[in-house]
Amino acid sequence: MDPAELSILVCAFNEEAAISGTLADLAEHAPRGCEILVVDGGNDRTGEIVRSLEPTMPGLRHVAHHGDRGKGHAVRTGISMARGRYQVQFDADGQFFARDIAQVIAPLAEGRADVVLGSRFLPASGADPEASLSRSLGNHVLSGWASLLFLHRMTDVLAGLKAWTAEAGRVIDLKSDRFEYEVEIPARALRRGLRVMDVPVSTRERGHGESKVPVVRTGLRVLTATARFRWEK
Ligand SMILES: Nc1nc2c(ncn2[C@@H]2O[C@H](COP(=O)(O)OP(=O)(O)OP(=O)(O)O)[C@@H](O)[C@H]2O)c(=O)[nH]1
Ligand SMILES: [Mg+2]
Repeated sequence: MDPAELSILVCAFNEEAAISGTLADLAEHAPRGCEILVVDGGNDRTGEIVRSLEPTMPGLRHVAHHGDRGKGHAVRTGISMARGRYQVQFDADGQFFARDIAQVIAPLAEGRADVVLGSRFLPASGADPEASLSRSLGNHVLSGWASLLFLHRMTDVLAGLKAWTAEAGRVIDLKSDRFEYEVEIPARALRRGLRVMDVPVSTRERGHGESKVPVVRTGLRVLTATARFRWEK
């Protein structure tokens, strides 16, 4: 794949402790010359750090996301600005590995899928032995629920590493502002006849910064949103 065809969307909310490590990982392992948009909705030094790295990383662009309403909103902004034919969403918090990007874009570039979900729970995934049980359990419940409603096996709907074609992004036409967008992507894709695939990715616990997720409240919101996506017109 020509790196010019790839856009990486990195949503960040007060990730000053993690962002330089994440960008160093991308500089080393993402295809050289691809577009990297950091959609920054916070108010700490994340923006300053990204802007200071822009001259050394061709393709890197800081997007000051004024009026940020949540990660889904930031992803939508990223999609609307991305130039690439293939788009990857990669968390800013350093929990995913840039070397796995090749795996999530391969099925798109080979025309085998329209949406690819990185999964931390396939046999070949690099599981994190320290991952908290309550979080993985919540993830299994939400992924199982989505798989049941859409009659399509998805093992990790909440992973912060996903990819889709620009065309799929247009067809999916995201509406969610918050974490519901994670399920909205495969849900709307499946409802519209697109091909959704899981591929194994590795993960590690957050080393820096703080989680933005109130676990129970977010879980319940995603659960009800999944049903809404199943039966919406
Ligand atoms: N722009 C923007 N980015 C966000 C927002 N909430 C979360 N993010 C980013 O989205 C990514 C995922 O958020 P996390 O808080 O790490 O959520 P998580 O990975 O599900 O939870 P942890 O396992 O606790 O890290 C990170 O890069 C965050 O900085 C938001 O409201 N706006
Ligand atoms: Mg995280």
